[in-house]
Order: sequence, then structure tokens, then C-alpha cells
Amino acid sequence: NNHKSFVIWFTGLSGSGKSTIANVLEVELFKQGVQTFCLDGDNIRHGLNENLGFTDQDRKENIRRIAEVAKLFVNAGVVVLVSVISPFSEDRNEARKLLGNDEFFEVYVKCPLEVCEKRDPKGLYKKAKAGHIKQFTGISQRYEQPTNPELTLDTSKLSVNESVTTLLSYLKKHLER
Ligand code: GGZ
Repeated sequence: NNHKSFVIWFTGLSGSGKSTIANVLEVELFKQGVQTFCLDGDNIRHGLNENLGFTDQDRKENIRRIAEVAKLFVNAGVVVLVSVISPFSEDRNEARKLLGNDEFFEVYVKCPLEVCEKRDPKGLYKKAKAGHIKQFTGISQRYEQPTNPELTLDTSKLSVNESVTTLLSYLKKHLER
């Protein structure tokens, strides 16, 4: 193909909009002839990572494996859209190191916890607050905000389309060979 390959790493709370944005971005990139692949925490956890839970250690391993898979696709010339909470800076930095700075774009999908709780598309916050889900990000486990992301998208202020437009203009120069 005639474009560069890299990882766009979406990090943020559950319900912040990571996968929604990644899926719309994928459609737009497809229209531009860009080869893409989406890796989603929720999906990977049903297959490759079905033996992992949500302890600090398991999240680290989840991120490590996903970064390794992403690297295989990048080496195959694909633009990889990764949507995982990835709450710990250390784990995100390991992923960045593995991919290399030029092939890793960290996108902070920023959204206040209260807004995510209100959206609660899968009812997980409700369950977590009732104590039925342990180690839930934002409720009973920490989320460390990115300090130096390539891009921040505040989804409490931007529509999905506005976020995707912002991403597309950011990516334009990075896609060119
Ligand atoms: C956070 C949880 C948890 C706990 C289940 N904490 O928004 P979702 O529902 O559809 O996607 C979330 C997914 C989190 O998996 P990740 O692989 O993205 O997490 S991490 O990067 O931190 O390893 C959420 C659901 O699984 N889920 N239990 N305790 N999210």
C-alpha cells in the first residue's frame, strides 16, 4: 500500500467513547484507501486474553499482548486502531517503547467520570458502584491520565464526528510516505 503504518492508541474510561470513535474513524480511513484493523479490549478479552482479569498485573499483560499483536499488524503495513482503557501510564509507555515513538500515537479520550457514569451503556458503573464488579476503573481502581498524549479528545464537548474530523486532520501528514 502507499501509506505509512502505525498504531493509534485510544485510552480512557469505560464509556468515554474509544471504540465508537475508532469504528467511525476506520470507515473514514477505508474511504481514503487506508488499510486498518481495530483491536478492542472488550473483544480481545473474549479470545486471546480470556485468561486475564482486571488486577494491575492482568491489565499489564492485557496491554502487553495487545501491543505485540498491534506491532505484527504495523509490520504488515496496517494502521491499527487500539481501544483499551489502559489505565496505567507505565503500561502505555511500555507499549509506546515496543512500537517506537514514530509508530505510536496516544489519543486520550477524555470524559469526566460523572458523564461516563451517566452514559453507562452496559450498566457496568451501576454494578460496580453496588460492589458487584471489583476493580472497576474510576470506581474501585485508578485511572492515570496521560500526561503527554499526541491528541486529547474531550467527548463531553465534541460529537463523535467532530472527534473523527480532528483525528483525520491530525493523521493526514502522518499517513503520507
Ligand atoms: C474496567 C471492565 C471491568 C473492570 C469489565 N474495569 O467499556 P467496556 O466494558 O465495553 O470495555 C471495558 C472492558 C475493559 O477492558 P480493557 O481491556 O479495555 O481494560 S484494560 O485496558 O484496563 O486492561 C468494560 C469491561 O471490559 N470491564 N470489568 N473491572 N472495565
